[in-house]
Amino acid sequence: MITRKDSRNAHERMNLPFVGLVTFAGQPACDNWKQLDSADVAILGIPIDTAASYRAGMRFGPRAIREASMFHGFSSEGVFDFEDETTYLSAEEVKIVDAGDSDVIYGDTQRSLGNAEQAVRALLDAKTLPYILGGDHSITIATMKAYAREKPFHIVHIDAHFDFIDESHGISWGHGSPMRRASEMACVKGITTIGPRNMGAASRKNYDAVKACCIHIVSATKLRVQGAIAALAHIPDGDRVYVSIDIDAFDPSIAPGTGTISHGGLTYQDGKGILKEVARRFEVVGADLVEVSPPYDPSGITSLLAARLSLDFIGAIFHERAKKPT
Ligand SMILES: [Mn+2]
Repeated sequence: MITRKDSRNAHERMNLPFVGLVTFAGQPACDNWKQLDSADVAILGIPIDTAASYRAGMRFGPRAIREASMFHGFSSEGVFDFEDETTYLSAEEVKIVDAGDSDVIYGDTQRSLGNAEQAVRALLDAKTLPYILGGDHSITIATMKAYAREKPFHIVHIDAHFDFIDESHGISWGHGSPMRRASEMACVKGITTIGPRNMGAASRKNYDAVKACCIHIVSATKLRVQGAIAALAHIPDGDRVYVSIDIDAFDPSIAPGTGTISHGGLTYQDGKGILKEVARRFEVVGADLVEVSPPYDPSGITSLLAARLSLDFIGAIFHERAKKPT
């Protein structure tokens, strides 16, 4: 395992965000998935974007989010948040490892998704929490297949769209289908979709299917009125939850770098509020953050948002775990 902080170059390095090898938040890298045993959480990139229906470029997402996360890199003491007078992400509370990327075969999305499924399965076998960076939203289909043998869980799906397309022209594994495929799996107890809005979030037919499937819907408007606590109140305390975050859930003013933008989206505070509430009340079994497209993100703000939300979420999950008796 490589540790960026050990070096023969100088006794004490300053390691500013623009210096050194890029890993997620400057944390150790380990792409041998059989040697992840001591990691609490493994960051895995799945750089597939050939299941996107409109603008692509999400294959560059994992690398851009890693690069942006270097700005939020931290030392073993963790990061202090004065607002709740709490230190998050200390070495004592969480050991993060950057597990690299699953392999992609150009011209063959299905085999690339198969590689992704195997990579996620390897992280689960290593008893580490998978935190996955996409890639377009089809990668969640591969991830859910990897979770098929896990104990049942609920999905909290944060997205501008319902992603409930059954199939289109024979394609049942596109980036508009992950929640439809997830709803068919025995390990998925229920789905809560937070943030859908506007014309085109789903066709009438797909919306009827969403309702027939009892998906719990919290539209962007409803979230604004009710807040994060009410949005998640229907899920019992302590339930196992997988979180799938599509960056297009957020407003295009803070997340322009994505494929299928939709105006009137979530703020950063909305997202942070949902993720903190999830960490506080549930047992998080995994997460993905998808659809960041760096070619459409010239200032890098979308990747910075993705990195910020990821570290907020990982920090909150392990701070809550540290509070609970083992
Ligand atoms: Mn989506």
